[in-house]
Amino acid sequence: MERTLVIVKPDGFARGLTGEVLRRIEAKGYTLDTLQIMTADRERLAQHYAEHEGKPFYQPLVDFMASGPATFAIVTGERVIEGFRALAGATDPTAAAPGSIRGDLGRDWGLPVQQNIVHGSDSPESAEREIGIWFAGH
Ligand code: YYY
Ligand code: MG
Repeated sequence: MERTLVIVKPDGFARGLTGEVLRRIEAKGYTLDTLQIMTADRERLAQHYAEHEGKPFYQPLVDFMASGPATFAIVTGERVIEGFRALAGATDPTAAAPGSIRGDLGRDWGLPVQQNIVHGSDSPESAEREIGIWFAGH
């Protein structure tokens, strides 16, 4: 069974959107396997976002992701990686399609980083790598 790492980022958590995001995941028919609320540490964020190191939004992104609690979830289901990315919508919440999490619930706040409510792994390799970072032993 395919699995993915979903994060309700600190903006989504602070706005009380964890339940709404998990509701959409369950309503789509995917399974919540593991859930944890934690404030991410910078060391693991640097591993998680290694592909973006050096980009202008990298430091604001790490600062934002370390700024407060977030909900981390392992979600399972056939083609869940693609399916959750579709539920999430495009990276830029202003451009994300209405009907998606980012399109319905996100907007531009004029900040150096896009606060777009959720993270979802983008490939099976990313998913396994990211689950290994945040859920040792899973
Ligand atoms: O996978 P996804 O979250 O949709 O986007 P990525 O390209 O992996 O970027 C990770 C994260 O970085 C994104 O969710 C917001 C932020 N970001 C940004 O603030 N500005 C960009 N131009 C690109 C990404
Ligand atoms: Mg990504």
